[in-house]
Amino acid sequence: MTAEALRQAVADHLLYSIARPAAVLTPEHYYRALALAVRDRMQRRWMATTQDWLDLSNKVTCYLSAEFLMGPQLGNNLLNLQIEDQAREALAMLGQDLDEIIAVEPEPGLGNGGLGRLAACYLDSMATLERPSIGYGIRYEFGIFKQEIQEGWQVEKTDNWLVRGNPWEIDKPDASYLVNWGGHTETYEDVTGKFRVRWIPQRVLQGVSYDTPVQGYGVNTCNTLTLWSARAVESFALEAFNTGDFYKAVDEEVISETVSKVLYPNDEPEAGKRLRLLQQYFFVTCSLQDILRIHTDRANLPLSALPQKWAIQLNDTHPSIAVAELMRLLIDDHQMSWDEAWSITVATFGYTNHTLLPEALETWPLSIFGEALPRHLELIYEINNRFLDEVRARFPGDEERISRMSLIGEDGGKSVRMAHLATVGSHAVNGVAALHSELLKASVLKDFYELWPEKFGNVTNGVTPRRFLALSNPGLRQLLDETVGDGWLTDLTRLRGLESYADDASFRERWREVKRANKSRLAEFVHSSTGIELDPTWMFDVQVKRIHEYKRQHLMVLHIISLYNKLKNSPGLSIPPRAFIFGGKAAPGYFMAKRIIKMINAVGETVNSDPDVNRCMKVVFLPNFNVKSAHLVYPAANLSEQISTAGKEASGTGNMKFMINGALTIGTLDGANVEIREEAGPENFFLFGLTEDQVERVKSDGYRPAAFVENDPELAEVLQLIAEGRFTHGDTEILRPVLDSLLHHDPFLALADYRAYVDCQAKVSAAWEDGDRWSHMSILNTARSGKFSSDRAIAEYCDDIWKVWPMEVDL
Ligand code: 26Q
Repeated sequence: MTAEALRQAVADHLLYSIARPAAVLTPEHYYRALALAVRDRMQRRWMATTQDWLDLSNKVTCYLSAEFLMGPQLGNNLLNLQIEDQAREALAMLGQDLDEIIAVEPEPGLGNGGLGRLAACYLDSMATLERPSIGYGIRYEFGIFKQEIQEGWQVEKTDNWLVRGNPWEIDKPDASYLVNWGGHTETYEDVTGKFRVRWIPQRVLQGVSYDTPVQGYGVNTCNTLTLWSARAVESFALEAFNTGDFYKAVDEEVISETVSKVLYPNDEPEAGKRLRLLQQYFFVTCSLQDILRIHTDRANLPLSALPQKWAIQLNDTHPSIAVAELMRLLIDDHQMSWDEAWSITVATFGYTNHTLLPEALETWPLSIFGEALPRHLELIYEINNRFLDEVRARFPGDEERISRMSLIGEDGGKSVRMAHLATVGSHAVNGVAALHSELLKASVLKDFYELWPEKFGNVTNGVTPRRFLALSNPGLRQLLDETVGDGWLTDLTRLRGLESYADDASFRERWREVKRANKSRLAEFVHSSTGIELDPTWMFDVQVKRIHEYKRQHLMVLHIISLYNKLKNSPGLSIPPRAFIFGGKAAPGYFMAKRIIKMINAVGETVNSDPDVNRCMKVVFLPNFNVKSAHLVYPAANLSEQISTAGKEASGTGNMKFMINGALTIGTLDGANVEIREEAGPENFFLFGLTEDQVERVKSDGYRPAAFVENDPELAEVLQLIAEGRFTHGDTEILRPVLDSLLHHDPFLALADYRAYVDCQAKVSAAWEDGDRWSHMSILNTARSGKFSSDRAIAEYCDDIWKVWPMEVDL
């Protein structure tokens, strides 16, 4: 682990793995050589960890997730191995700069947003807390699209992240499983005379595993992320080959491999996409077969012991077919009785819900489902029959309740309700923030809560302080280490020790200096990617997240336009200067979200080029917001925009990343904002807007957006400017859909919160003008962010749901 040993290892990899003469070496070659050298250094810990849990003397968590948004690995692995200084020195000896080499790494974008990044933060915490665990997911060949902005519009480009190879993964072609698909079922009599069911698939493909090490911080524990990649089954291809049908064999291979080809870029379910169902079933069956193989072949344990040895967590409903698949494996393949199989299944699974939006609850049309997974549909019918009998026994004669709770929905065409399947098939169900978990029990899962109150709980999300503070904010890391020691890296509540420094003027000065340097760093990046110049002394007011109407990026735009309008109307006026920074992707098929991006860019273009206003405001849309650019964004923010309609954002995790980096929040009482405000203290949080129950009341009373316009001349002017084409070179059509929606059919009540938001922003500006007051609040935000560490969240999952305990790994 010395610098000299690392230098030697890098030099060796340049020679043996990269195989390029010194004269042609590029930073990318150095990146790959260093990555391989670092992976070598994790290998002993990785094998020791795997060896230690493989006998299952300790219980293991399996985190099933269709997305793992891991972000670049090199910097994080150096951090967690605690060899950053050695690596820097080693590269310097080779005439290279570590930061430049780190910047070369492409990021694996195997997720859409919050849910995928949460899975990655949780892997980091599970390893750091020394909990035996495996992440199971899909090795998409193409991750989330790369976003370019052309004439203000989003343009999607494919993300070919694997073209240059991935030094972090190890493929395990010997660890593969068969995946059946389509066809029909048959009954037969087994040797003991029992009736059994056999699934005769129409197609078979194969999943092969690619393993990536997940190194804990400062510990020997190095867990595994297993991602499945789809292949054609060799024997099938060979058969076609031998019969001379070469092209059919190739064809088959191509079709099979499409299964793990590309991540669906929607963060809401897209109705009835057969390939998406196949992706879900594909990774779930491979993962469960892997678990059963380890359990029975490696650890030699009876299947009845499954729940004592494994906790399987469903990251939303995307892997919820696992409930039916485990039943199938236990009953059809292992001849278990229904009752035993069911009690094992329920005791093994936990389900985390990430949304309340009814349109975002996953359902599958029966026609597609039955054709693809005929055996699973039979099992789901049987699960449903037994479940509904239980409901009938508890609530006799309540047929409406029966149809509300059924696993089969009858609204429109018949469909399988995956959230119901996940809830019935799990012993623990949780939401991702306190408010969200309460609303879950009061709305979408109300009937289930009434039946099984003890199943329901809350685990408020968290983010890893290693990546989102230590790695991405080295300036603050240094200051924190000097002030409270470095214990905060594994116990974020230690930041409480900062509180007393909030009153110390010289400390506040250092605090501001760190933030200013981070803002310069972001300004440089903004300049290189958009050509826009930002002044790092201005307030950086930031909203980065997927583009959605419920998140209300357009509400922030309305505020920008209101300031623009004021400045235009009173030329002498001056306001505290602000840079408004946006980032985020829109689902390619989400019409309104794409218009909102266009609106941001149109307003930006007008504002940024107008000398009347650009002396105190600028608007930036940062293209292709991802984990890598997040490293630059969160540490540079002064103001965090968390302005979703109350009751719609399950938790949010960006809100936490801003807070730990010392941004103040302007936000509604939604998701984890509620808890952020509680922790920070209401005086250190800018609250505005309707509460969740007020939102519901306004809606049931009949929301009339026009009323808000009639009562607010300033709002009317803002909307008028958009309507007359002020930001679109006179074109009145481009932004009309956004206006129409705000004015006539906005389920997210943006105009109802407009006045409160704009007034609250005036308070933000006043607070900003008092630099000492702002710094004081900023320090307290960081100091009180301890709750939002993913270590706290994972400790809760382990203690309350999984019953998975630390296992120290000896080398
Ligand atoms: C499902 C079926 C078909 C196609 C796509 C999907 C799909 C994919 C991704 C549905 C949802 C997602 C992602 C959802 C998500 O990111 N939700 C966010 O999860 C965060 C972590 O809990 C929360 O903080 C956010 O509030 C929530 O919006």
